[in-house]
Amino acid sequence: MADEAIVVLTGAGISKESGLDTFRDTDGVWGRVRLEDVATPEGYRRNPQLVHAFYNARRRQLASGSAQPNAAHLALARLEREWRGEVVVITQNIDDLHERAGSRNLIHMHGELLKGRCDLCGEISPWPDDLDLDSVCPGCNHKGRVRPHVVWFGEVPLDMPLIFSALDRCRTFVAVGTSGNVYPAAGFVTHVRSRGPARTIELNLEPSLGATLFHETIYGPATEVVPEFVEAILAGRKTG
Ligand code: BJW
Repeated sequence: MADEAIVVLTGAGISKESGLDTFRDTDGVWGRVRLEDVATPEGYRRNPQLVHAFYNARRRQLASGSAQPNAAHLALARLEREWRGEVVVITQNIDDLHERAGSRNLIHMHGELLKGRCDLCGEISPWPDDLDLDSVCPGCNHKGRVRPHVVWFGEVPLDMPLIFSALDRCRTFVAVGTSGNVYPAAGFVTHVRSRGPARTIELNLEPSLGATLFHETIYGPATEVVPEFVEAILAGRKTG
């Protein structure tokens, strides 16, 4: 069964057609706010209110239900249900659209927007509402120590041993909607190729920074190319 394993790495591009912004496209998040201010531990120490406001706005958008899983999320959930082997989705996204689409074997390597984490006791708890400096940790009852459960620059992404174990046993590695700017995710394709037999495929709107590292590349909106790719894989057809 291990021979059949498929690992899918997803990035912000898969949620774009659900109405969530990417980071580095011209209309992306980093065109509006400085990543040093809102996505680093130093930025959080300097101005936690600003960081809370940034994530509260994104959390409200997600909790409002205005962003729904799209055809690409649904296709990956179908792949997990119908493929004869294991399918692991590793997402860099902090939204919950993969799980709402039905993906179960899912790793959120950059955390989850709808959770908070206490930097005192480490408790991770569901957090559908705003966070602020008055928020109280349900684990240790301290006030003002709960931060968004997300991975900022300079922090170690979550579940790395699980991720490398999945990369090491996969026979197909697919990257969807990620620009290849951010490590360690941008290095997964090289890691997989260094192990030997796996096929590597990029599905994106346009060539990513690492496009030449993949065996196959397919370009177009995720809601079109991902369902077509999944259909072809399940039917045993060539994808490229
Ligand atoms: C579509 C589409 C449509 C549009 N259909 N496609 C120097 C060299 C190498 C590395 C480093 C370095 N200096 C520092 C580092 C490490 C650093 C890093 O990578 N920096 C680079 C900027 C150089 N990385 C880290 O610090 C990470 N930690 C780390 O390395 O720890 C060390 C360690 C690792 C492993 C083991 C042990 C130790 C942490 C990185 C944390 C990233 N955090 C963020 C914020 C998370 C919370 C939040 O959401 O606010 O994660 S930053 C942001 O970027 C977010 C994303 O997950 C991440 C990746 O972005 P993504 O998903 O690729 O989005 P975009 O916008 O870049 O691309 C979207 C793509 O979609 C585009 O290509 C579009 O074309 C496409 N698209 N519409 C299909 N409809």
